[in-house]
Amino acid sequence: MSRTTPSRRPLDTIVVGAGFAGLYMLHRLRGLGLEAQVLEAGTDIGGTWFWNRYPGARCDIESLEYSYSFDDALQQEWRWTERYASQPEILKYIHHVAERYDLRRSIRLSTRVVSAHYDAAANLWSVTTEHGDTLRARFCIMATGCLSNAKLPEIAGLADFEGQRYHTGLWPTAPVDFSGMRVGVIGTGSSGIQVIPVVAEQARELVVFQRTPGYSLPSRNEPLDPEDERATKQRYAQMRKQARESVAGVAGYPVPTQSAFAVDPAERDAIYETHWNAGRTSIGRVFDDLLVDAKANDTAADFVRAKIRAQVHDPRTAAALMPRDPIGTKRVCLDSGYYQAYNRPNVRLVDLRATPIEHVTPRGIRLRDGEEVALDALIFATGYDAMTGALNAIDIRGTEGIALKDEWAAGPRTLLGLMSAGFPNLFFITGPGSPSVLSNVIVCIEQHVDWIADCLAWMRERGNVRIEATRDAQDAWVAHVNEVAAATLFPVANSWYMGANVPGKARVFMPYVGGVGPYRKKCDAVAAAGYEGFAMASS
Ligand code: N01
Repeated sequence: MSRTTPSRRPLDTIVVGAGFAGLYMLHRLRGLGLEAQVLEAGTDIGGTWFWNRYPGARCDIESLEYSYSFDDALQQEWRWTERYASQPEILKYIHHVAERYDLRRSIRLSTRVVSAHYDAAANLWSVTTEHGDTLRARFCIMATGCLSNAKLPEIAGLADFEGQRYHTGLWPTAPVDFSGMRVGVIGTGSSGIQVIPVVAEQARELVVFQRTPGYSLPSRNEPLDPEDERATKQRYAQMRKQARESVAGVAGYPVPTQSAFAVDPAERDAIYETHWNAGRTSIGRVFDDLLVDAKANDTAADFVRAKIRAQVHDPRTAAALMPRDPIGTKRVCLDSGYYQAYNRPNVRLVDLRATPIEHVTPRGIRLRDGEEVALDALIFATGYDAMTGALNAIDIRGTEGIALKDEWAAGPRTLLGLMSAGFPNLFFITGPGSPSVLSNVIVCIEQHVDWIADCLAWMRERGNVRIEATRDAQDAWVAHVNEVAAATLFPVANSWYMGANVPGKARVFMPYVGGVGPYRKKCDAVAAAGYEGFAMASS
């Protein structure tokens, strides 16, 4: 293929990304008889589970739920070994799916997309890769992930560090051995909480640099009991339905029906204790006012804070680990020995609120109090430019050359998280304005992929070749997304949901907090009404 001229014949669809979303999208498109090309930046498929191969990486949704549901034979035949699957096992599952449905032949690896421009006259998207070649297609589907644009911290002197450095979200494919090393970890979100206990066992010394303590509950991960697995698989259809209709995309989570103050304190704590022992994050959803009333939230937060304190021997370290945000307004973590790691003699916590980092030096980190912490390796568990980062990293231009980045400068604007006005025939899978990161994301991925595939089939049947979100419908959806978020405690925390971790990023609550089930109903109603709010054209 020419490096500078567009490929010969336009494709039906281009899908950007070969993670869970891109793979299932490809499968559905094939089923419709549409020609699809998937472009993937990584050297292999897997998306998040390809890049996040740091020691300790594991899913915090149970494996029997964090998996595809679209094919009963697949879900019956695949055997998970643990309650919470590790990254290698999830990647193995993804590889199995790709082989089973013969997906690889439509995927081009090591191909980062740098731009996607809409040509209105031809009604085609021109997608250019890092290698300089351009492909054209009628539809462009972004399966780029919500947490795929890894972010380094803004700390002076970072480039001067002469030791080894790693970002949890860009982990090398070759195993890394920290034995005998002095290692620093910056960041204590889901990734930091997982990597810390594992590196603590290898490293000579481990220093954790914490800016904001979070809430973490014990995962109680264990080998999957074959009897439980068999029983679950027998009621898979019912369980998947429950997950699709639930708030968070997980079956069996309690649907809260009462206030935290409807029961007396002893009973309330007994309820929290049951959830603490369950090895799930359900504690934040036990009562219906936990995410809307600060006082109610405190009852759960205080319970977990006391549990954290009880696990950490050194009172000063325990005090520094006390989270202050309302519980649930940042993602609650599940860990395997996180707090116990601080009881090891080779692990030390630096509370950056008390002693900030002055700058990074060639040999370590200098703190504001003058101490230089000597380090052989630095691990950045500093998260992502979430939800919009991966999209904004691509030069996306819609009608009349408008840039998506500019349209979204004050926060992302979408209709249902699926499309954005001014960008015809461009779909987002789990885009901002949909529940995505607030849920078991596989449930949301399948819902979006099915909605998009059904929409393309509907258009084809009617001879439509162009679909675009209308501004009015989009404005109404954005207003609704903001309104439901504003009625909760979510905007209180400086979270990546709010864009607060990226300097200069608009402070807008990006995911839709209205729940997976209610959201699905809205999407289905829009489709049933002939894609209400979307403009269609046949030429
Ligand atoms: O990233 P994060 P993550 N100086 O943004 C700190 C999913 N996930 O990769 O809170 C010092 O949560 C930052 O501090 P602060 C899951 O959805 C799932 O851990 O900004 N510290 C924070 O502590 C999750 O929510 C799984 O003050 C700095 C940390 O870095 C999402 O991915 C596993 C700093 C970043 O935490 C992201 O998780 C892993 C600085 N300059 C991830 N900049 C599972 O399924 C940032 N930090 C289990």
